[in-house]
Amino acid sequence: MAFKQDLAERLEKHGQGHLLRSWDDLDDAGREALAAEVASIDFDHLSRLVAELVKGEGARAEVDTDRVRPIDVVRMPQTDAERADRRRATEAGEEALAAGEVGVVVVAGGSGTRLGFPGPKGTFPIGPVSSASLFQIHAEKVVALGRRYGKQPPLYVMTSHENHDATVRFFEEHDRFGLDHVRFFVQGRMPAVDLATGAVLLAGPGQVAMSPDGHGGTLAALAAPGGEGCKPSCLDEMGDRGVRTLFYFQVDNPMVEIADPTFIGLHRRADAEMSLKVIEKLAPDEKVGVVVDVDGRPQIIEYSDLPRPLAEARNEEGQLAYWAGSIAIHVLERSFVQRLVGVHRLPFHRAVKKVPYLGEAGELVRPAEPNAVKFEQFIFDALPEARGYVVVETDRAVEFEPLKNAVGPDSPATVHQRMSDLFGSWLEQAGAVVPRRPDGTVPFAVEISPLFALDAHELKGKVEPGTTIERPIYLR
Ligand code: UD2
Repeated sequence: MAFKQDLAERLEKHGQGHLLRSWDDLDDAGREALAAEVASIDFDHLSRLVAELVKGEGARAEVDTDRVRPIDVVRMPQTDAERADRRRATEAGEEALAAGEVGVVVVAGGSGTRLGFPGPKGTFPIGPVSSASLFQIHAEKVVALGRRYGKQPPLYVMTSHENHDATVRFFEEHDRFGLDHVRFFVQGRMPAVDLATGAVLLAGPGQVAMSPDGHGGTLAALAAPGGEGCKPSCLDEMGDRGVRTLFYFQVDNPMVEIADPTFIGLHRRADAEMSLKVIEKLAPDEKVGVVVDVDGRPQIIEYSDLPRPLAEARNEEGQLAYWAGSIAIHVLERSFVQRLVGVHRLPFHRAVKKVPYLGEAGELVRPAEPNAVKFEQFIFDALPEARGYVVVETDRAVEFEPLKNAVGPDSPATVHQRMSDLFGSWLEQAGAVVPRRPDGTVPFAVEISPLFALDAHELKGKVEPGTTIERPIYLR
């Protein structure tokens, strides 16, 4: 009873006493689980977030457009001198890979609600011919990198509480796709609160509605001890393995050039702590964060926060002034992550979502409209803390087509087409003949396993010049 009273006092202080509503109906295990859940929540911090992001007191300052400038970007090479310079950067990155100094981090903790797929998003069968999963495609790239450079980069997969077990099982069922070293680490969680009142929601009797803390949670999760505290943290383990530089990307983009040596070389040459790849935004409302300069520091403004005048501003040539769209492909120094964790807490952002909750009468309510605020950190908020950075332009046709939706833009159909077009162009560069529709797209599915060729250059010599591709093909 004293136990319940202590908990109640603590929760009442923060206006969250309702979390004990079902206490008397719970068995001992249920009570223990609820007490542990409550203990894991920093209610002082949560109250501040509710005041700021739910009730709007002292709301985060709007972007001050006067302080924002376009950021300097290493653009796609146009001249021979620029191409030669890129080649030198590539060599520096290749040396880092051959020395085993590069680790790969993929964030796969999101719930993929928009896609409407029940399993972890990484298990989605996306190969246009093979139906290989996103995870398989990423893993095969890592294995291929190991073959090419003699050292396979270790792979770190961030999961959430909801999808961790299913993710690990999927890799086990596929013999870890031939990876030498893959480690799964779980991201942190935050309670979801009622949009109108800021009250923490219950997902069931004695069960707090918790959700992943955003991909910014990667930093703390990499630094947390693993396996119930008995394994070293991922960061420490990386240190033991000699990994200095982390290549970070999102699970939903099968086009990503994992551990691109040119990008790593440009980052290292600049002594950067965090670097990013960008594409040229084509329209003001494209859903990518924009990299800008604010008072001389780099920063990403998420698409939903970008003030209209900035989104629409054009330069003298008529191009978008703020065109550098982040595709969530970053390189971070391990020492930078280590330095940030513990001393710098990334800000939280609010995400208004539909969250099922336990109503007053104990019934589960499935809201038709968004009813809740989730709190999420974004990894790119670490960027202004970096002592050096490089922003590198890449070509969207080569490196960006994320899987977000079931239909329409960024859906399996657009991803299949983009992959077929890219692999079609690799085949053409190798001397094959590939039919094209009038708009330049390839009229059937074409796929090349990373284990067959990791890039167009590697494909040359593996295909007979003059070969005509007439039907769907999967090279592996
Ligand atoms: C993200 C970027 C956007 C652009 C776009 C490119 C943010 C806030 N926005 O938009 O600027 O670069 O991607 O595709 O990042 N994830 C986790 N744990 C979480 C939340 C997300 O692992 O708690 C992973 C998720 O599995 C996915 C990725 O992060 O791989 C991106 O999440 P999203 O799809 O919610 O981001 P989106 O499309 O709004």
